[in-house]
Amino acid sequence: KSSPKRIRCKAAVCRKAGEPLVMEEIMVAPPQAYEVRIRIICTTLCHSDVTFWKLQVPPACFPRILGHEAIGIVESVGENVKEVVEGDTVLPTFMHDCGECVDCKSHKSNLCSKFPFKVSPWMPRYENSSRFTDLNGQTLFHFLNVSSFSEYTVLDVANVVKIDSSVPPSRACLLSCGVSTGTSLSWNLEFAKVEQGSTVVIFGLGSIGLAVAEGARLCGASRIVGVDINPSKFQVGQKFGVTDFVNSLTCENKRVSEVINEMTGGGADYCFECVGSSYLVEEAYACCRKGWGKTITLGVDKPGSQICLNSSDVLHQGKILMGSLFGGLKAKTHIPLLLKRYLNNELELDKFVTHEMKFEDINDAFQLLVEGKCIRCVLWM
Ligand code: CXF
Ligand code: ZN
Repeated sequence: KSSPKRIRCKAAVCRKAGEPLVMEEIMVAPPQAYEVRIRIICTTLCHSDVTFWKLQVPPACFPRILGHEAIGIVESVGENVKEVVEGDTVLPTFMHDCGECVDCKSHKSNLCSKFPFKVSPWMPRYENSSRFTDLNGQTLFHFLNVSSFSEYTVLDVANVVKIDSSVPPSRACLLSCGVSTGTSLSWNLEFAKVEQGSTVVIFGLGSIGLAVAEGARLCGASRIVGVDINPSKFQVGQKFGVTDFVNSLTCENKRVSEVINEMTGGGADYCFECVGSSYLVEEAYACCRKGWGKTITLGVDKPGSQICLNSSDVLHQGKILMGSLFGGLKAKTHIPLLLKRYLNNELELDKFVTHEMKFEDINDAFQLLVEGKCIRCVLWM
């Protein structure tokens, strides 16, 4: 078989922070050893795309191809790729799952140590190496090991999960990042096994928070409290099983944690921080129940931000505080299981998709997400 050639295709290039993406023709190099080139079927926008679109300081770098939540078909594979073949349907994931290191081999961790997670502009396995150039030969940077805002992209084999091709792509793609992150607790993960009858508090009802609600509902939580500053989020939350709402802006003179402690008679079984605010991590920890309460963080705060906890709370209350990336999921193990739950009509993915449009209209999709008007907008290539 002849070796794969460079491909010329369309991509939405982020040339400058915060400026509209530019639809351009670009060149995509063939996959190197252990890499896979895929044709994107559809992609969605996750809030991290917006964060890195706006970001002016490192790890920002431009021109860059953003996007990391998608679904695609393998177009060609590099040497030594055994896991997938041309024509396979795959979900890209920003977290690596090399399957070989101590961490990937352990069921207790999803933090690959062969490729430690970082927001790099390059391909993971080769130093300073990009597969994208514009038509002037200028290098275009990668994003979160995926770069799905392009008709074709190249991924390391550690960042693709082969899935059943019969799943509707506009639903399956949601499991590539956000919805998986949030619903992870509904999978039997040791770190967040929400039991039936639990009280769960969710700080931030964006897509991650709503996905936590969906996961909590699947686990049989009896009370799901949503905390947000936007009152319209309660209505949205109700569709996802949120039973109570606390507007943290209108707690009078009380801290949100006090309000929650009163509401729950001494604290929640589980608190999830889905905003990425260290202040809210403190609040969440202050209102998970003594003895067994667990606070789990899913959000990402600015690098270097500090968390300040009450020492007697930490030292004598038996509470757990746990951080996570990608909800603690092991991409290649857990994503197919979440998909199965969707196919069994348990996990409801449809309600996350509020908009669908053409890839060309990607800048409108950014606007919708920035204005908080959409949960997930699927872009068809
Ligand atoms: C995030 C998690 C950590 C840094 C950037 C991306 N995840 C996905 O959206
Ligand atoms: Zn994401």
